Amino acid sequence: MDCTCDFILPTLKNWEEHYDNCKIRWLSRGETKFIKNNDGTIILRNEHVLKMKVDVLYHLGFDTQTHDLPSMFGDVKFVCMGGTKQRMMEMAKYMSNLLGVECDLVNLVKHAHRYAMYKVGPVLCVSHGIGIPSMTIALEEVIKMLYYAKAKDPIFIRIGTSGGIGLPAGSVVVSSWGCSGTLEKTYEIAILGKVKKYSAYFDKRLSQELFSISSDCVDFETFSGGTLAANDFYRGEGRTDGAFCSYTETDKLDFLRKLKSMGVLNMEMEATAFAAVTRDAGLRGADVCVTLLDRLQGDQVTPSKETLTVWQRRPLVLVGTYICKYYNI
Ligand code: R2B
Ligand code: URA
Repeated sequence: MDCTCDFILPTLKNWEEHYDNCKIRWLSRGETKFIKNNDGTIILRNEHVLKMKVDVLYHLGFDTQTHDLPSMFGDVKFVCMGGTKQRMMEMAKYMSNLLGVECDLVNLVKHAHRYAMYKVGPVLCVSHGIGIPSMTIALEEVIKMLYYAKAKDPIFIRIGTSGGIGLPAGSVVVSSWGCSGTLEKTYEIAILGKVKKYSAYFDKRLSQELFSISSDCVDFETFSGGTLAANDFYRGEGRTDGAFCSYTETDKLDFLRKLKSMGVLNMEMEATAFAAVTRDAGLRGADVCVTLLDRLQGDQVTPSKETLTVWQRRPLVLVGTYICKYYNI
């Protein structure tokens, strides 16, 4: 069987040989049908949608009748997603400088009043809001959009913020896997009244490639490990500073130490779903987050606005450097 990997970086010693969506790996997982067309375009895994004459991507404000999605997005190779509109505009500005591609910084989905989307040549920067439901709506609509656009084997990278567990604040974490609030490495979603679980491992080769870029990023430390995706910022992340708290400081620290012993390095609110949805769509996905505090030291996010601004650029720098390697810049 032929390898179908569209390699971003050449293989280094001890790296995973293939991406998860390589034909060799995909079929070895017990899947019967391969997920990409020969030219790398996406195969949508929903027969219902395939039968629809017109598809309305409601939260993006696009539809397949009014918008020429192939000419708008057919050249997209990298999709960078993050919580805030502001950070995604920053990413677009940053990529525009790095790639030397002009970008008028127009929010392409402004009329839908939900998210922000900026396009800089082959890089799409999309905000997804806070938490799994908001993120998966944006992600699923972007996946369908790129399916209609016939984009070729795009890579999805979340660039976010998080709370670290025993790491110096301001460190960057490249996630190997996501873990749920019940400490399973799965994304759990209730479908038709039943809870379904999907594997939340990120593409190993992609995370290794991204982590390797950290040697170019000397201004901050980068780690690779697990990420807890909580369904709530306060009690869901074991904080004692929310409007409610029924446990002690000791209970909290026991929980954080348990996470640490499992290999969890940071906590945010999307990793499991981001891993599972990209993986099941046959797309490569990664999560690169800066830590805004060390949760073993406290719960409140106290650094100054200036410091937070500097720190929040760190995942952008790592991912931007990675993208430039693909284009030999
Ligand atoms: C990190 O930061 C947000 C909460 O403040 C959430 O979207 C996340 O994952
Ligand atoms: N985002 C989170 O979800 N948790 C933190 O502690 C910081 C940012």
